Amino acid sequence: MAAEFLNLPLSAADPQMARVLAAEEERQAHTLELIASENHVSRAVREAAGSVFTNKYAEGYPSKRYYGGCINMDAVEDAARERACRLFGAEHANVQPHSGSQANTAVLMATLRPGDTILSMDLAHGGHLTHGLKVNFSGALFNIVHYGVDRQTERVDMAEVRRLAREHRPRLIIAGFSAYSRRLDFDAFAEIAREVGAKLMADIAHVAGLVAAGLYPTSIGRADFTTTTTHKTLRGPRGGMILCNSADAALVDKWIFPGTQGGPLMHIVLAKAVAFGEALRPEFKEYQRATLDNARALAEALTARRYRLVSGGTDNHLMLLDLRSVHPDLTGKQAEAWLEQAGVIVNKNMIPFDERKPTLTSGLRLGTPALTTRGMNAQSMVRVAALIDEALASAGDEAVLSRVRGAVRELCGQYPLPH
Ligand code: DSN
Repeated sequence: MAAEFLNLPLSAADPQMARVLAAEEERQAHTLELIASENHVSRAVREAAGSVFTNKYAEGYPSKRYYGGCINMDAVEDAARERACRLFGAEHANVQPHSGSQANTAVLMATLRPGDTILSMDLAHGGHLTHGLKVNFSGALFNIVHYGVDRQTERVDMAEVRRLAREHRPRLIIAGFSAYSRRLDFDAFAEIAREVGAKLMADIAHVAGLVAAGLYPTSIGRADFTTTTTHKTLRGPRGGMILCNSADAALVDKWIFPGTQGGPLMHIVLAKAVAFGEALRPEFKEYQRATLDNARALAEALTARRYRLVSGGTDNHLMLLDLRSVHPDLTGKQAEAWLEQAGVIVNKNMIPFDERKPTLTSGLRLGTPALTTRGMNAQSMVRVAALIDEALASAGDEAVLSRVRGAVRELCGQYPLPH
């Protein structure tokens, strides 16, 4: 007879962990989530991610598995791939990457040999660890040349990208970011890559939902490889994906499995399929449009309160706030802590040409995908900007932060999470 504890609910099986889970549910319900890379998934996505699919090994690909019993795994992975292709207009999708970093790892391994040159955006200007940071495998294995943003416009300067590409002849160019509030010109990147004989990888992790909705330029048909996460604007489970042409499908698949991963997380593949199904619905486009409207409204409300935004504003779901404009002595680290005390969750972020260290920073990164999921609108963003301003001006005064905390709880109460 199976041990009885196997049938107990979490609250009875492990009260200690159940309490932490309940505390996290409570935290998410009653705080304003402004981290640009986070979101709140639907009940259906959560149900899929917490399902018995977690029990199954399915190394390989549909109908080419190394394990028996994969009939339902095949049905789900086929559906996830087909829905992803339909959503983005791609020829091939690999839905197995455990994360965006794993997706990038596979593309780098598929296109480069150690010592080859990559041209990518500097992390300090909005890039990503896997785009060549020295302490990441990408920076350790490959020769990295970075483009950044222009000091005046704080936007990517395609003439500078072209100049660097011609000078360094990279084998791979990466167009993508984790903290850049403007559009990227994937057509221009593709033209430069062709000119210097480089492959182009677009990392659309942040804007994938906007791309799927046709509200941000697409990299499909421009880049050789498009990588993304599935949990940011796309609002699926935590995970990654690679999109490419049929001609590169075998190469990509080989570098995910067996190249860099073993068994796929099939419960997450199931949840990805569900999320892609949601993204194919007409309401998803409305959600993405509202995310953009909210970002614009938040940017305007912060600007009206004298905060300077990097590049002057936003064309996507995120913005970088330069704290020096209003509070010259306040670091991003301190600001993040005060805001958290007030129930507003953000992350400190370097701003381009920041004089402070990455552990301190002079900026904050703010995004609207999560607040938009709970139904907040442009009017709410004006209120959110006022609450952020009040917390930043508090100088850490407990009474002020606690007053803001109360107002945040009240606002959250009006906009419940998916449950
Ligand atoms: N950590 C992610 C982000 O917050 O943007 C990037 O991988």
